[in-house]
Amino acid sequence: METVTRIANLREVADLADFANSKPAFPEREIEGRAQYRTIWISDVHLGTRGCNAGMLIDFLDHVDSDTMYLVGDIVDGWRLKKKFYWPASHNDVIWRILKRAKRGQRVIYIPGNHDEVMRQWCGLDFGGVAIRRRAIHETADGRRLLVLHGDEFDAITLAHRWLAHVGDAAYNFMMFLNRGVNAWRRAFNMPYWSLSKYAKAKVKKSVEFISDYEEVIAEAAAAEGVDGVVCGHIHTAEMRTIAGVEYYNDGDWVEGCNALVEHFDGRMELLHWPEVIAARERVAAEIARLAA
Ligand SMILES: [Mn+2]
Repeated sequence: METVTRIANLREVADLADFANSKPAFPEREIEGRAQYRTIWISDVHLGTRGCNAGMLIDFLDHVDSDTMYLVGDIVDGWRLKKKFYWPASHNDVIWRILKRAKRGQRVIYIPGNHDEVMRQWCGLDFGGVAIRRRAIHETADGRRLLVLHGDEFDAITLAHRWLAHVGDAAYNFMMFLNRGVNAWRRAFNMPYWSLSKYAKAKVKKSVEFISDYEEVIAEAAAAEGVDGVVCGHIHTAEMRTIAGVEYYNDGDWVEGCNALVEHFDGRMELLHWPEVIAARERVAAEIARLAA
């Protein structure tokens, strides 16, 4: 696995401008053996911040394929980039892989969030095979209609964003700093990835309330639009449940949870927790090595 320490020079960022002739710094793997899904949703990647788990996301992108991929906002963190330019090669590689998908003919729909709201001015346009939209309606294989949006639209009503935006920003960044330390230590002792803020969120009563408020408000708004369900991100809390008859899906984040929401070819939905997938893969590899020895 890579170490995300190097700050890219401008040439590396400029490579994207010549995408067709550029190569990723971390070569693509396992193109043949990829898991196939009808649809993939990811959000809250926060490229341009130290918290972004680009290495884990690159691993994910190299192991899965889909007919359609939704990027549900906060893919690039424009707020943080403005304060401090941070762009390692791995972050470039994430974008390279997304553009490559579009080039291979997969549908890619990008719904900017609040951290990449600068992209919202392009909503309605298509760039390099990537459709930029304010929101979308996704129809599942079995005909359910799902509203797809980032979710910051509801910040004024709920206070869920306190976990991340404005007020919570410094505390959240500090927690992400601790999270990296804890996981580097766990990794050194061969222990699986563990999410500190997931643990903290579950322990702090107020945050549990914010999160459930947010989920209910969004589900209610979706019900008012007459759709069967809603897919969002924003609060970095992966979830999949039915709220008053409306399917609520949150695809989580790639800062610490490292989750993706996927639709199978029969319309069945599933939340993937990528650290668990990696841990399972490593267990199998260790077992094969043990049997071979
Ligand atoms: Mn957001």
